[in-house]
Amino acid sequence: MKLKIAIQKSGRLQEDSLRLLKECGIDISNGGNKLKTTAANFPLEVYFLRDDDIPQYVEDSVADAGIVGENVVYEKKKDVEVVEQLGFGKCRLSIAIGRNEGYDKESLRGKRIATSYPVLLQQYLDANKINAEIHEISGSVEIAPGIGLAEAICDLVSSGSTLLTNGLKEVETILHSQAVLIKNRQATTEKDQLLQRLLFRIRAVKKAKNNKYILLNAPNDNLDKIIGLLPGMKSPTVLPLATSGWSSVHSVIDENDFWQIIEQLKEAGAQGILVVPIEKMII
Ligand code: PRT
Ligand code: ZN
Repeated sequence: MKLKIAIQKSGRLQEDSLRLLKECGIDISNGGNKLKTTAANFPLEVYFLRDDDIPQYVEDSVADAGIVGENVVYEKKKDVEVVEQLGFGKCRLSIAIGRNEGYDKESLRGKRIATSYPVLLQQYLDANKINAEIHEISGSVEIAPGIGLAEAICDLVSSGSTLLTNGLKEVETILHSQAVLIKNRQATTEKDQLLQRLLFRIRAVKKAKNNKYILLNAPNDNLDKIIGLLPGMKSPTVLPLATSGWSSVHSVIDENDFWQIIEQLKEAGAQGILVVPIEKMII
């Protein structure tokens, strides 16, 4: 028995989805244009599909799990369970208007808003008691105001450069999105166990990405202070250096605290600081 997982066939999420599986130690050769492939060293079958179709396939048990943007999951309103945020494919669903127009929420009333996300937009408008006309289009939403199709748009934004080049500005963010792992709600126990095995690996990879392994030389006089700056998984490892009066200290630090801690460590007399990536982290 194999766990069937659906990922995007081509597009923005495909590369990161394949990379994640690879980092989980799962060996799959994409096989070019294939619809599906089987992993060599894990009971996994990978289906390559359009992202829009993935929630439906997972709801219908054609696939047991899938990797897709939250924006698609919530727009499609399929009955699937979101299991884990995966940290890539980050974007936001935002309303934008002409760069030179004044704005307050009231000004959206009665406007035509072009979007490929009618469900999410309608939810937002209802929640804010705004009566506006939704114009559903399937692509190139950002050109709608320029050709007189709408006065505003609601579309995905990541860098913001598409809005900028089309003379638009972002005025409301209605959803923050990233790629997520979804699963079928009626999965059998056996399928669920496989999914848990996969999830265990995904979490170890994610955890490792957020942390760094740090090694440094510390003068023994300041050892307590330096150790105090390094929480570590349990506590830092301390080994004597060949040079007397010095120790080598090893620990794990959060990527986000990184620069601040490094500065404090230097102030405390730490030398030869090495920070190295961690491949997997199981705690
Ligand atoms: O063929 P298929 O249907 O599978 O792919 P698709 O064309 O529908 O989707 P694709 O590959 O474009 O995007 C897949 C997923 O990536 C989306 O559902 C989001 O979850 C995520 N994602 C992340 C994005 C973006 N960032 C993004 N910037 N999807 C689309 N965009 C588009 C946006 O629509 C706009 O046209 O990029 C443009 C804006 O980008 P910036 O950087 O100029 O702001
Ligand atoms: Zn799509």
